[in-house]
Amino acid sequence: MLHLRLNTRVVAATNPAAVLSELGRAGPWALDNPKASAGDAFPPDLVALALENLAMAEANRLAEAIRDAGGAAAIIPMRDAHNGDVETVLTGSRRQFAALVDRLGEASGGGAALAREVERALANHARRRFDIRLGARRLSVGPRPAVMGVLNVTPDSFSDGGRFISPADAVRQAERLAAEGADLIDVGGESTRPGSDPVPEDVELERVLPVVETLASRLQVPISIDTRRARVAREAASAGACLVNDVTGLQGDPDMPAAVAETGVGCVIMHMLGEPKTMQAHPQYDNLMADICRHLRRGMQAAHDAGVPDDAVIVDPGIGFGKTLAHNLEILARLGQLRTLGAPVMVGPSRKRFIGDLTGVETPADRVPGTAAACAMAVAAGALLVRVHDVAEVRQALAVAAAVAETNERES
Ligand code: HH2
Repeated sequence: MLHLRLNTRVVAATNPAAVLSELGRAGPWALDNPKASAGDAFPPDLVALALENLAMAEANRLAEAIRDAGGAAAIIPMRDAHNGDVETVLTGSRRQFAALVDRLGEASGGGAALAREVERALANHARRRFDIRLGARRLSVGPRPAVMGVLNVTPDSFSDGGRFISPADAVRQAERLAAEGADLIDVGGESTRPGSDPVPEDVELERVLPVVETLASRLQVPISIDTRRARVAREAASAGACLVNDVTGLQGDPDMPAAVAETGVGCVIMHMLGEPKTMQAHPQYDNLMADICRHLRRGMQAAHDAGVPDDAVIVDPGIGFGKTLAHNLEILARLGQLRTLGAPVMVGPSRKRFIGDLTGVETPADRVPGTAAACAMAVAAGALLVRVHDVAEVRQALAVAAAVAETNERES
């Protein structure tokens, strides 16, 4: 299972500049390894791996093992760690990490557990295919990415509010999304745009249930319910939804993990900082990707503890949910780190504010080219699902992006 304490992340792979920047966090002494030559320290298949909350003895053990194998290590004090715990960043080639795993695996004490954690993180990060369990159905993703079409049955969503509030219009739009090649359709009855207030539960139920029921009986495409409420999730699952997309990452409604487990549906665990009402007021992180990774890990642990099978889980960094423009860009640039979690990664950049900030395009519906570019970059970084309003346009962009990503992988 996941390691909550260590929050292990493959922070960079095959990008020496990114690896150097990670090591640079420790200061100039990070690369001080008399056993490593420059060639050893920066081989072409260089990987950097970060582990948090290590006792100094554990950190030294890992650092010694990677240095013995010819790699390098940095030990970084952790802010707010009262017990002297540290973070370590290890770098080396895949071969050097294999040597570390062998060496630590033979050791007594906690060495074998650390070796298993390193091995699992690297294996998760390298994984490119998933067969996601959605109730009785399966959705295969990778290398071909899947596209989730957005259907907001709301009067006030930021880009399509009010367009599909009548069940007839909603069903027509869903049929269009399916015809355009959507692999999933995500029905939402509550806007979670920045500044929004929660809607009463009964209103949310009234909006989504007739639509979910009709779509589940009429369409082949699996239906997802975008909700943070366990009762809505349970009733939508009874009406035929086979995935729950929860923007609180199963950490909002305390009954949500049980609702997902008991109905047997899949779930999307998303990261959000705070609440929609206030999330865009000065969002701040200690270490953006590490903080997101930790939150997603907590949601995955809650799902696991409630009995949700591990292959029913998707993770999502939550573009725009308590993030500045710089945060959103960093997420898209470093998305690959989330692959360490061992679950397929989804992103939802569709028509969002950050595209307007970058381009000056104020009307969300006019941000489709920016959406397609963001999705293409995300897929190149390892996302296997994208959540979008404009399925046909994004499908076309992804056909190109996925083919290039696949070629890149064949060659590396
Ligand atoms: N974004 C929105 C809603 N749900 N779910 C996931 N997993 N990822 C996302 O990025 C995401 C999401 C916001 O977009 P939208 O549904 O179009 O807007 P609104 O919340 O205003 O209805």
